[in-house]
Amino acid sequence: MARILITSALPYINGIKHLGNLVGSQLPADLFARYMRARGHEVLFLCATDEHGTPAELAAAKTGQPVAEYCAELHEVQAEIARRFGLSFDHFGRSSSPQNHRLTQHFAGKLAENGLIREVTEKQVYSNADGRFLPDRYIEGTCPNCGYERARGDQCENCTKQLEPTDLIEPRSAVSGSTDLEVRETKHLYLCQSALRDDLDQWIDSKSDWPVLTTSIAKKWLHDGDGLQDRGITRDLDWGIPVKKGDQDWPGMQGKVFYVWFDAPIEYIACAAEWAEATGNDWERWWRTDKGADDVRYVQFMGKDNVPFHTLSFPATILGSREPWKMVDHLKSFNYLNYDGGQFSTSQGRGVFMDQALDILPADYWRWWLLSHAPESSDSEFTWENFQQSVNKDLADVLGNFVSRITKFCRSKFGETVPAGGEFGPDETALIETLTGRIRAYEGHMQAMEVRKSAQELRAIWVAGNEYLQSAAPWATFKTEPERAAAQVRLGLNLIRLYAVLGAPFVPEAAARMLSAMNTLDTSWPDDVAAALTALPAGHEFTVPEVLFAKISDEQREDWESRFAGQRG
Ligand code: B3M
Ligand code: ZN
Repeated sequence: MARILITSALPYINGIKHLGNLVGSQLPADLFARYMRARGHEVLFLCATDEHGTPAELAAAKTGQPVAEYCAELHEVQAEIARRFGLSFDHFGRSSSPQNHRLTQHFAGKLAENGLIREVTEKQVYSNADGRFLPDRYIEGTCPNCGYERARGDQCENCTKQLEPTDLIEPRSAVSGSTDLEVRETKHLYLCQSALRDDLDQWIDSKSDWPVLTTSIAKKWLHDGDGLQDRGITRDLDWGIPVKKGDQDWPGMQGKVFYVWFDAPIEYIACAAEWAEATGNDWERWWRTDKGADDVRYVQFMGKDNVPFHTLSFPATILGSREPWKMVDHLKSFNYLNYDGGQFSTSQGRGVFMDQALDILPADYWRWWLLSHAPESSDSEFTWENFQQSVNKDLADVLGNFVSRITKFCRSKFGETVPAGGEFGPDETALIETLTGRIRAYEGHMQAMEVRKSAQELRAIWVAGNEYLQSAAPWATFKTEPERAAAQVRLGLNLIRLYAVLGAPFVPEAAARMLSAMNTLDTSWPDDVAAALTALPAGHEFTVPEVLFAKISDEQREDWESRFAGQRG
């Protein structure tokens, strides 16, 4: 039994996530966590809301709520949706937790002690009316390039030109609209990442089994361009973790907070501390290599845009602390999922969002489609037609139909009891052999986090059962050899239990219903497939379950297609 620490990239607090966000981190992380638990490993699966930064402040301002209240509310909303999607976090924390405040300040203190922080004096726009420094995106004005009147201080949304706030014509505060702005000097902290370049290089080289997508992104940032410049880790915002050296004040840094990308990954650790406090567990044995974490395997899941922060910035924080923290062993990153010929977009409300998805269909439908189409080797695309096809074929025709056929046939000929009599013959032996090969392959893909390949293999395992049933045809056999039909049906019912165990990481709700219909708590993994197919003995009672998966009709598909064609209201 191994100990496996799993984290998913932390969803940003400013609204409900879309399906593209989900499939790029939380959902595949959940798949892996469920699988590893099913194999008997000790798993700690953590996620949290990422709550600081300008986008949180802006989103709160839009609703008119104080930002702390907004975050508390949105955290609950996201937690509830995650629960409904079956995301099996051991803890869903908050980057604004007291634990993260302490730990972030601790890391900053250590980095300073080790000479890895320098103070830089910069010029920044100050708003007299608002009584504060304004981050670049809090300044609006006319774009010098295209004349767009609502360009932001970091970029013009209209022509996409990158801007400095001082480039704007007639700049004004996005907070109050005031034009009473001036440029003042202010001090910020920079993390000396350049001094850690060799440490990072060596560390990345030690990860020979990382996927190419991951290492190539990391190496690119490390070696060419300006990826590894020192990085500003403080901001002039009200909402965030106050800049301190451990628990000491930091002279000259009053009123400033840490940059969101500095504190967010530290929440991976703080989240374990939150979990430990809530449950009476020990978090250091997961995170401190001097306290037992050196035999933990740590896997992170994220979208490709987050890779530099996880291969360079966060490791720089950890390495620079010169303390024995557990570092990531394997990093699984994803490309993008596109939506119907374009991109999913939170700011434009384009695509299907997690809450909307659940309003239409239960989680398993989405889990199956998303995971079996995970954007691994390249971007992938959601279309309603493809979704309808996969659901109808894979879930309704293959899995659902198998369960319904065998249970109903048994009920009509033998009653709702696993029938006795007959023995397994060559057909059954052949099936067991096929299944054994496929299950071993499935285990290999799941272990390697090859999400699509795992889904394909699982589907093939379902198909093998259907093909067996089709050729064994107990409904025909029953007329001439009822004993043989009994053995076939017994095998079929046992396959349902087997399919539930194997499929639970993908479709946990359906798996639970299958197990409950089979009236069993036996979720043991089929190390020995022949033995696993005798788990439900003759005489064991079961019930015929309700339809597992309903087909999606053309009408429904068209309705959803047009409902989601525009923007989220
Ligand atoms: N919240 C970005 C995102 O939601 C960011 C991830 C943080 S992981 C520490 O894509
Ligand atoms: Zn412009």
